[in-house]
Amino acid sequence: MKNRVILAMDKYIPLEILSEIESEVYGLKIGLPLVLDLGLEKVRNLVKEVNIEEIIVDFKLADIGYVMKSVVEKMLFADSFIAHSFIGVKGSLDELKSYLDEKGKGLYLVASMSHSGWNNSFLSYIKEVIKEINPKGIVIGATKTDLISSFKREFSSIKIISPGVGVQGANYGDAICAGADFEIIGRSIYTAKDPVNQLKSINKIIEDRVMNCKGRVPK
Ligand code: O7E
Repeated sequence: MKNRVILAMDKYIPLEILSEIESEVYGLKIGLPLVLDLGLEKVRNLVKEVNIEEIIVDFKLADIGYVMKSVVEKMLFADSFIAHSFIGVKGSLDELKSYLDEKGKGLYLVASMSHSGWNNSFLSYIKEVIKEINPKGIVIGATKTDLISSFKREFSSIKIISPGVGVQGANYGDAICAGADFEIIGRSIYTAKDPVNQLKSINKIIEDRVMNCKGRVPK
């Protein structure tokens, strides 16, 4: 089975561990806390040393186009970037998307977050924005599996990445069974005593879960 985990790196993980993990994950999501702790230069150097399919920078951008481009242009070592969708299209996401297209980089938009206080009453507006921008992928909390399934049906060609697994309460593999492409997992891996074996065990659980849900995974 292909790797289904995106490791959320909100905290420093030494290169020795990352090197052992690289064949076990699909992607690495670089969080703002990590960049503030290490500094941009060290993050850039660390990323250079690892061989992971997709490096995603997660600053959850939510600004005018000019400012978001100014952030992204300093981090072009990454493959893709995450922005909020509620900020709208004109003068904001349209400019960011064109810039990232020009640079051959991907854009993910947040559709629905994993925490209980997220307000889904803006969902129809968020869907309009997603339709207009046509991003590489969207983010939907693994705590909302019904929403994952309905987005998968409506936006079948857009990749879904799903956080909230492990520490935040969603079970390993549930988001994938609901139609997500990847699960984003942070603390359950990097706070473990043995992160490498922990990740291997999580991969096994996901694999078993996916085998059992296969018939139900939306096309
Ligand atoms: O709870 P953890 O430690 O497994 O980490 C979860 C990661 O997913 C963390 O980096 C957090 O910023 C991110 N996340 C959520 O937890 N909830 C969301 O709704 C959205 C994200 C996220 O990654 O958004 C962009 C992809």
